[in-house]
Amino acid sequence: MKTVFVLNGPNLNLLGTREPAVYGHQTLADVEQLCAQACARHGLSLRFHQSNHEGALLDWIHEAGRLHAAGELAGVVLNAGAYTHTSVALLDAIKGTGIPLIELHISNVHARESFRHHSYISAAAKAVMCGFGVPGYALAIDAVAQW
Ligand code: CA2
Repeated sequence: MKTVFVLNGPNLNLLGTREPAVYGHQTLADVEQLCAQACARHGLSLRFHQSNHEGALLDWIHEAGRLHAAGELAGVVLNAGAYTHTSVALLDAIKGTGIPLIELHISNVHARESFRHHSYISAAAKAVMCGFGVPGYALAIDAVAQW
């Protein structure tokens, strides 16, 4: 059984508590449940994580890279939060590991402030999704299952 990593960056632990107009009412625990259901449908194993620390996200990407090298990774879904717009380190990690990765955003970042229009990650991502809300996580896993 192959593994999907779903990684969430800074402040996504606050989902469902503030800014419902932008991010909806569902919590991160709801997102994890949605991902678990999607993985179960596809016979995939789920690793679901959130951290407010860039280094923790890097460590999980490196771990996914080791699974990829062993032929045991289905793919990675990464919502890097605000690190999307700042982190060359995440770009380097994705490039360096060669992992198949979907960059995901709950909101449509292109309809928001201009500083959210640029992503360091997109250049190394296999696909980019934004604006589907929380259901986007399940759509991303559906896509990974077809790779
Ligand atoms: O739309 C997305 O998923 C984002 O990755 C979310 C990030 C933002 O910096 C990106 O530009 C787009 C922010 C995550 C913060 O999430 C919160 C959720 C509820 C309340 C406060 C923050």
